[in-house]
Amino acid sequence: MAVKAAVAMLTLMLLTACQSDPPPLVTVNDARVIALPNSAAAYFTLANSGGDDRLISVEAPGVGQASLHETSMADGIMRMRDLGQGIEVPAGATVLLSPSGKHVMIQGLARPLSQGSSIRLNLKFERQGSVVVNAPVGSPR
Ligand SMILES: [Cu+2]
Repeated sequence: MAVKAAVAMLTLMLLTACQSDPPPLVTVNDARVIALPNSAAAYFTLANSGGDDRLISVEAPGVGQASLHETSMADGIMRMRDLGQGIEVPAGATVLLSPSGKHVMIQGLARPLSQGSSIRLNLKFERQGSVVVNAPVGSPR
């Protein structure tokens, strides 16, 4: 009786949560990595056709230490900062990572990246979980 009521209540709460907060559906497109002196930068586009999510971190196993960065210009000086809070990927949004903005920095390369090869990136989302993508090594554009 009391258990039944509790189960009904829980079910209702879950249904309500689902309706107000649909699951994210993020796809990762156009992934690529550019070799830089002693490091590399990776870019991609995130397209979210579901509910809000956030890219928490990126890993590049066997390649180097990856972190989320943002480049900005202030008083003619280019700076990079660590995005400790990750990157918001709101419902319905397309988020672009590019050389002039948010990007993945890969430092402490295990070996030089050769053009024509590709590396594996493991993207970790707060709600959607892990997404693994292949990023071909390209030349700067
Ligand atoms: Cu950077």
